[in-house]
Amino acid sequence: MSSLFPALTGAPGDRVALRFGERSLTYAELAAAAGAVGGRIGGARRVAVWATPSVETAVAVVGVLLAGAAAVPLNPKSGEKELGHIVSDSAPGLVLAAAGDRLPGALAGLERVDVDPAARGPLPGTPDGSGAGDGDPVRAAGAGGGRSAPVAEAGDEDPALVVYTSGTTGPPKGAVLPRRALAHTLDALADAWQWTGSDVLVHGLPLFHVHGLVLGVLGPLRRGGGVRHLGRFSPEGVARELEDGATMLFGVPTMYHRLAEALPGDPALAAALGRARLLVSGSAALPVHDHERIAAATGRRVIERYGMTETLMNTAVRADGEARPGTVGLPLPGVELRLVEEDGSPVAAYDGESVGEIQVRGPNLFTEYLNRPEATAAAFTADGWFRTGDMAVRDPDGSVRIVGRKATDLIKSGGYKIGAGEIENALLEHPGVREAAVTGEPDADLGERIVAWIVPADPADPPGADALADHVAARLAPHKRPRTVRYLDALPRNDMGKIMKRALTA
Ligand code: MCA
Ligand code: AMP
Repeated sequence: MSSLFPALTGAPGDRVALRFGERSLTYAELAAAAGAVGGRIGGARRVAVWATPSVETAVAVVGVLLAGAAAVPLNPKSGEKELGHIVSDSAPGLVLAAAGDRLPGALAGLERVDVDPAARGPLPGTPDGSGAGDGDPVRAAGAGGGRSAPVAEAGDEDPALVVYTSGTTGPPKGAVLPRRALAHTLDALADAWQWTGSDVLVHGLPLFHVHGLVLGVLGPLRRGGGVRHLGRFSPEGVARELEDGATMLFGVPTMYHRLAEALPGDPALAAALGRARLLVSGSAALPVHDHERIAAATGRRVIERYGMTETLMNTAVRADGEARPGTVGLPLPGVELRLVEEDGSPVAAYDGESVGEIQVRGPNLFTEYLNRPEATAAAFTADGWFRTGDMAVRDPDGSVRIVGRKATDLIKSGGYKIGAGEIENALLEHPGVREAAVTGEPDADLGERIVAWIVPADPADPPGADALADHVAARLAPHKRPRTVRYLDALPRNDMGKIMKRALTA
């Protein structure tokens, strides 16, 4: 297996790899700290990572990958129900967290190992990497102390990450991403964007999803470049880092919307964005209005790329390509992409009008949904194409233009994919709720906002909107909470008893 991170030994050791606020690690320090984590993993095949936006998360994930195991990133804001599901489904051997982080009850049954970015341990697979580290790097004493660092024997098809992603119904599914998918997608993006070790990326994305973790942290590390994480997204932070030498910005459309809103009163922000080599948006459609406002104020066009948790990246506008608003660019090297009609027949026309579902095939794809063989089988056609559920047209130059989504029960809010069914189930567990339906409505900031339609158990005393939002935030995650609640006497249903969501939103 070729190394996922050749720069750990190849880049100048004193080059800064990671910076989170005041804390930074050079390549040499990252290699040592990640090597130390690897030495503590023992035989665990899967390792949960408490994925706060911190240097510890980056060290933990790199350490797990170096050791040949798979990381399961956990959203530290997940509620008990969601965490309980992920932990029982993925059955990790231990959980890695920053010292001092309080872990919730749902993780109580897991062995905990603290991550110390100052620790020193040998890199697996290096000449001095087959024995114990110089000292016990991660934890002073206790279970597992003195374990030798496992030699990384993982192959290209072995799992690197298990990332949980929502479907239309039921709890999130764990997408198993093999090591070759990570390597392929990051190298394809490097080709498209002329992304090198000289680049320094800035972003404020969460580290428990593909965008922030794979593209935003593992991407720079594979290139031997740098990443500066803002901890929390803000236009001020973006301006400061671009002013201070960062070359690329990654964000979801909500972040670009907030930049567009801030630009008129902030010439320094306009100058900083104008200086960037690349401004990249993804995870949801970037509205044309925001694209044009940013272009007008900065002279730079935001480029889009299109991906999914299950497929990593499928298309991108190239650095030397034309950033037309609304297009997500051409298929990346090695990715096969086609549009198909409802009956499976291909849409061949590059006419900017003929709509079909995007299907993809290639080394960027996941291998399976963990423990869900039926769901895995249903996601692919008989000849191995993955059904994305996204609807698109091809422009005459082959660029893909996404025009919609097959499932109305999937909502993209702030760049997070959220299943209506999951929220409905949580709402139904509230004693004040008799019936519940969830839809998405257009929102200038979030793209879509979650709307809950509620039939109260007691019409004289309906549960308040804040109480329902808190209920969902505490059980699932804050980004899954309804932003609007509407009360009804009954939900519109068809003859089969199925809720007619289109009648709700009409
Ligand atoms: C609010 N909060 C609450 C509650 N209400 N906490 C508990 N209970 C409540 N009732 C907290 C939130 O946790 C949050 O805390 C803060 O209050 C504000 O909440 P919210 O309004 O939800 O946040 P926001 O400011 O609107 O967030 C906008 C955002 C965010 C920063 C753009 O949506 C975001 O980070 N999106 C990125 C999603 C992403 O990475 N998607 C990639 C997946 P605090 O502020 O402390 O957090 S897609 C993917 O990976 C594919 C492959 C792809 O193509 O990229
Ligand atoms: P997730 O399941 O969170 O990984 O989200 C994947 C989905 O995000 C895709 O199926 C698309 O619907 C959407 N998406 C990602 N990038 C873009 C983009 N640039 N434009 C439009 N939609 C996008």
